[in-house]
Amino acid sequence: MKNILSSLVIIILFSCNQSYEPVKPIPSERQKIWQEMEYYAFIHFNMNTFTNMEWGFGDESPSTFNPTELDTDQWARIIKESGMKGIIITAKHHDGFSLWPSKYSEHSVKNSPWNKGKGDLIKDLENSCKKYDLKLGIYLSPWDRNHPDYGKESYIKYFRNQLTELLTNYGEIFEVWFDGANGGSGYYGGANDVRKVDKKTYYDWENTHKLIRKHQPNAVIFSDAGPDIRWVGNEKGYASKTTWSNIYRDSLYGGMPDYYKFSSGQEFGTHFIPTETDVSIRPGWYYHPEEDNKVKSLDKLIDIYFNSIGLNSSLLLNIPVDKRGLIHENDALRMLELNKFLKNTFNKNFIEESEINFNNKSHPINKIIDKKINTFCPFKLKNNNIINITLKNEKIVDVFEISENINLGQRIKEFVFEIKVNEKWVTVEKGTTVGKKRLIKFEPLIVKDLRFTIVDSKDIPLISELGLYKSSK
Ligand code: FUL
Repeated sequence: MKNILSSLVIIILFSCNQSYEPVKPIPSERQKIWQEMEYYAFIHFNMNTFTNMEWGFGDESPSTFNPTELDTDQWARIIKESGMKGIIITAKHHDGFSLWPSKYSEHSVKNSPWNKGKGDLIKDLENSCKKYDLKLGIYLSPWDRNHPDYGKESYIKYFRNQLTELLTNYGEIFEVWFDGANGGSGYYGGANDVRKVDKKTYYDWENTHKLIRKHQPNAVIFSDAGPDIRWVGNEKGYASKTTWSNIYRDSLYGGMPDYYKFSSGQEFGTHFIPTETDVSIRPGWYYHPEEDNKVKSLDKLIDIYFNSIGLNSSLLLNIPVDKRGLIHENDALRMLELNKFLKNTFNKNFIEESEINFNNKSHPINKIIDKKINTFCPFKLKNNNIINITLKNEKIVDVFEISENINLGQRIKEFVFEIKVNEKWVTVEKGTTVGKKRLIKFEPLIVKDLRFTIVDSKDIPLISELGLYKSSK
């Protein structure tokens, strides 16, 4: 008996661990680490906070920047308590004002009344992130409406000098964020003119990327064109229902006007560049007192969560820090409410109390709920694979979760998710891609039997996680 049991264990282990050829493209090590973060904060706080604008012209006086109660520990504490994993700060926005005392510019905190010109906000934030175990990322606007040389080659040198300061003085940076908005009217050192740049060639991005790889080899680089993460194509918080992380990178460039056409990615794209969904918790990216009562509702944020992280993307939720230099009470409340909802919802996975089989072969549950991407049990076929889930007892549920082992390439092209109601299979969702994570939200139902059919896949599908939950507020 003992022998039979141990052979069984060996057979199961063998069938779960056999090696599979990757379906290229696949993620790099830095992308894999970033994909595990899922949910992190954007902070828009800079000159615009004090001028009540979204895009400063570049002629603002540094004396305008004057937070009276600035406390980056407060930001980090609330962000940590909200379940986020990092913070990306607008170190310099389009108006050109730098939140650190850059030695290459006078247009910075060093000429502001804040801390009598001795402050370094990026340093403060680095320390707060360390204190609260959060990762730090930087947004550095390629467009600079203050700098006299914007549009000339010499500006690129300035841009890289500033970038180098940020990459070398503030510890480990997890993400470098490059905005696609660039070129147009501005102050430009007093010229007050319009400067258009050739977005494809002006910035010589390849060499800037090399600089980042040199100083921060683990940082992922975000832009409309990657190379590591790309824009989701809107600022509303919604990824595309079909989301391939694969894309033909050569067809992209930062600031391209028809970018939205590429939101879904491409099944046969040559590069692995997952999307990031950026959205603000308020209508504006920056703080405006008149928006204090326009913080997004909990229901809206939940919907955004399911339509970003639940659609093979990540969620970069922006918090506009106020003029005091604090996260406003209304925003903090909502962020914490969302976290409470997420914790209560995802804390109990009913898959634990079920029997699973893949194409009628029983499958060990622990490998499918261990939150480890590399433990998966695969099928043998490319198409028409069925995962049957039978709960030991009926449960009320309304969320289904499924993940592919994207480390070996994104594969699933078409699926159907069904629940048995009164002895009949009812389709809950017919969909396309799965990728890192797909969350399916439906009306609460009493269920015992569920099935997920992978109708079509680029190659044998490798399922690494399954989840079944009841959402709770
Ligand atoms: C946009 C910018 O123009 C907005 O001001 C904001 O920073 C947003 C995140 O990206 O392209």
